[in-house]
Amino acid sequence: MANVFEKVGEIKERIIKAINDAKDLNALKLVQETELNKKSEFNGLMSHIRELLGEEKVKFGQMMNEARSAIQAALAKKDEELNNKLIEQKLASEKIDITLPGYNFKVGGINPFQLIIDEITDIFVSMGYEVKEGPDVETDYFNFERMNIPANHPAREMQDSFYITPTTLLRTHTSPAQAHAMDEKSGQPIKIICPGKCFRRDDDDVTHSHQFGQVEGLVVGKGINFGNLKATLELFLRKMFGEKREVRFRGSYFPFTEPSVEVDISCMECHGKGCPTCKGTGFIEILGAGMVHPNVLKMSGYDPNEYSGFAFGVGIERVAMLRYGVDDIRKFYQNDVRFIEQFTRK
Ligand code: FA5
Repeated sequence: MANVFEKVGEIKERIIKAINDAKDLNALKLVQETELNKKSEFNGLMSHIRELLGEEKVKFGQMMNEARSAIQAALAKKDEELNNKLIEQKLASEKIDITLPGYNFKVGGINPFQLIIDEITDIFVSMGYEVKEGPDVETDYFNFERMNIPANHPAREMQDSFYITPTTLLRTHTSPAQAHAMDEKSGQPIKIICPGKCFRRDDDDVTHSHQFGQVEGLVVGKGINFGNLKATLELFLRKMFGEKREVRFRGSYFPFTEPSVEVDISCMECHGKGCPTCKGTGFIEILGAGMVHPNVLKMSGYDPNEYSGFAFGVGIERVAMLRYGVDDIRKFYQNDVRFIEQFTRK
């Protein structure tokens, strides 16, 4: 029987040697698969236990257990060693040479749309205006009713929009910000601008887009008159475009202002001569304005006998077009880096 005991020792040594000799994890796996499978010589040794009696049986069992533990320990040790080796090799091969010159990432510019908002904001903040923002999705009530445009009013036709529900829509102008501001200030004087996006079912062309920006302005107080409106807008336009551009005030109509005006500025392409960009008129309209309608004041809790105000809505892209000489509004939305990177903050 001594042979069976010797055999356990021999096989154990052989397997441990094979484990220690394994050059990589694949070789180690192969040793495990061939030497330790159910039908392997080592596992077959257990069948000899039947031939042994009493103490020898116990001794053989212990020897097998010890051999198995020794093999498992050798396996675990080698596995760790080979894994560490693999990590070291990876680290060595993936070393980064930090002395190499870096890549140059192309940095775009700030969209001229934002540059103009910032410029307009700076001008009005310097005149003591507060900046407010309103929601892009408005209720019919704020977008139209509070702007003195009741249901079925013909002015609704000019501002057809994208409806979210029958009573909520993407706002067609920033004017509802006026009503929000008057509600918030409840009876106190107001001097705000509100920049933001507007949406209309307009046919896109060189000066019209279905999405565009406006900056709304509202001043409410005692004794505010049309002269204040004109002086403010002239000052703004002179700061924005310089002294040379011609500014034109035209009588107009908005249901929420009375009297109302539209303000045009001489075309950046033809300087007033007439060209396709200005549709032959020599001027491009950039804003609507007027004295706040008494109904709007009343609906917002301001007594029109005591308070008056003026309001205006400037088209942001139109200002950007005139300011930078851009001939087509659609360029602002095409995300062409070559276009955007031409503009920098002054
Ligand atoms: C209005 O939207 C009024 N809420 C403006 C206003 C405010 C009047 C306060 C009185 C008091 P209008 O529809 O004219 O008005 O638009 C104002 C400006 O927004 C236009 O002068 C133009 O610069 C710009 N605009 C209007 N529609 C478009 C469009 N489809 N694409 C680009 N810009 C537009």
